[in-house]
Amino acid sequence: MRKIEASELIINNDGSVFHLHLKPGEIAENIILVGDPGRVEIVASFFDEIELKRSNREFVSCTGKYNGKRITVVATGIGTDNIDIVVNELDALMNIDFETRTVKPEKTSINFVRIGTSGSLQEDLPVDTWLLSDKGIGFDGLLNFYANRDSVCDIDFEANFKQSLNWNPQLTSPYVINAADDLLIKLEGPEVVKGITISAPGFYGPQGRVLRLELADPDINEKITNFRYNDLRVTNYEMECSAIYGLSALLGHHAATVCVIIANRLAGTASKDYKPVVKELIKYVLNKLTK
Ligand code: R1P
Repeated sequence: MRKIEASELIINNDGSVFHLHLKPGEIAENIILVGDPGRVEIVASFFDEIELKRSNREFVSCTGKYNGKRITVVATGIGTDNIDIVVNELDALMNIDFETRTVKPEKTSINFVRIGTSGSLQEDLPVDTWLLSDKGIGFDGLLNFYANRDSVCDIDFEANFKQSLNWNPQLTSPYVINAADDLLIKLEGPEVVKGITISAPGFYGPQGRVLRLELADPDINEKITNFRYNDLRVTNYEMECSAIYGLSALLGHHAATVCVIIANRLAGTASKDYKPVVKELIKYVLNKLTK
C-alpha cells in the first residue's frame, strides 16, 4: 500500500493536520462549511453540547451536538484555493490512517453543507432569498488540476454554457458539478429557492464588478443572466461552491450549498443587515440536517 510522505500530508507534532489543526476522530460525518470565521461561533451557539473548538489562521472549527447528532462546523475563509485545503484535509482526517500514512480500505463519506452569502444575477431573486445550489459552475479552474474531472462534470452543460457565452479563451474554462441529490432533498422546502451558482476566483473582475479596471468581457454578466439551458438559468455568484461540489464528487462525499442573497447585481441593491437572515438560515439547515 502506498505510503503518503511527510511532505505530502503534513502532520503537526501534536498529531493534527497541517492547516486545520484537527486530529483524526475530532470531526463528524456531517460538516457545515462557512466562509466567515465569525460564523462558526453563531453555528456553535445553537449546539446542545460543545466537544471541541480549534483555530489556526482563518480555519476556525467546532465539533458538537445538535438534536443529539454530532456536527462539525469549519470556516473555510474566502475562495476555492482554501476549499482545496479544507476538503482535502477533512477527507484525510476521515479516510487516511495518520499512523501508517496509508489510505484506509473502508471509506467514510462526509455530508458537506456550505452556508454562505451570495450575489443574485436574476432580478426576481431579491436580497434575503435563501438560494440552494443545484449545480456549481467553477470559474476558478481548481478541478482542472485533478484527474478524471470529466467523470463528475456535466459536460453538456459546460459545452452549452461556453458556446452560448461565446467564452473568451483568456478566461479559465468553467467546470460544472451537481450537488448531491440526497442533501438537496433534505434541504429543500418552501423557504428556499433552487438555482445554479457560479464560484468566481475573485470578488471584483471575476464577478463582473468594475471599480477602476475594465473587464476582459464587459458583457459577461448580461450573457450569464440571459443564458438558458433546458429551462435552467444561472442565479448567483459566490466563491466556494464549485470546488466543494467538485472535490466531494471525486472523493465520494456529498455536498450542497445554501446561501443568503445579500446583493442583487441587476437591481444594484445590497442588504443593509444580512446577519440575522444568515442566523435564521443556520437554524434551518441544522434542523433539516438532523431530522
Ligand atoms: C465574499 O465577500 C465572500 O462571501 C461569500 C463569498 O463566497 C466569499 O467567501 O461567502 P461567505 O459569506 O460564506 O464568505
